[in-house]
Amino acid sequence: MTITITAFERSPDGGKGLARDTRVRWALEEAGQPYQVRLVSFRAMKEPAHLALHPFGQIPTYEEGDLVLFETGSIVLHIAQRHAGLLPQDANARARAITWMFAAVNSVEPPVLEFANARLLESDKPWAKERLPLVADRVRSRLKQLCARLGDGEWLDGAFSAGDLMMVSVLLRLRPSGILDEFADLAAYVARGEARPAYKRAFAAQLAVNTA
Ligand code: GTB
Repeated sequence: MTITITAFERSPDGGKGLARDTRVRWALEEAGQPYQVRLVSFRAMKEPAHLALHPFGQIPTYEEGDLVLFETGSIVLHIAQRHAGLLPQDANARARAITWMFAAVNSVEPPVLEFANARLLESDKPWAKERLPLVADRVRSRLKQLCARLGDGEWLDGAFSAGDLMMVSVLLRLRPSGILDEFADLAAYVARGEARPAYKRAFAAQLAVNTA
């Protein structure tokens, strides 16, 4: 069955791979699944046809036959559960990999987003100078904990999994700030993710859209 995802017609990052369709493309590449992309403008995202797919008028969405999904955590989990390559066979290891997916979106992504918003959307506010260091320190304390758990391991729990795919995707959002480089083991972990051929294909595909 054909898989169709949605992505920005023009991503605000100009193709740095930070929009969330990249993680879905990456999961599909890891799983060896071909997919089509429907590009949507900011205006089209808020119109009824797209709102029927995504209640919050965002990208990405995922369509496969009658199935329509939104939320990248759910989309990546769906791909990982149906195709080999993203979740271990062993039941406990599988549950732990899924736990890392939730950790990425529930425990790491919120402070990362708060920080990205403080830097990019709120920098003109009168309170921005005072708030930014507080928000940056919240990111640092999460990264310190994550770094302690990762140690010098290659991936978070044994072999590469959907948990790593989600975590690397979340951490990549920090790259422009330089904060990731304060944690050498985490920076190396993210670089290992980016070095995966499936990530490179996903990155190139979204870049092609944004440089066309
Ligand atoms: N929780 C949802 C998920 O994981 O799927 C969040 C989806 C989401 O935030 N989508 C964003 C969107 O559609 C695009 S990815 N925004 C438009 C809107 O809400 O109207 C977020 C994003 C956007 C831009 C950059 N960038 O330019 O660097 C990075 C990330």
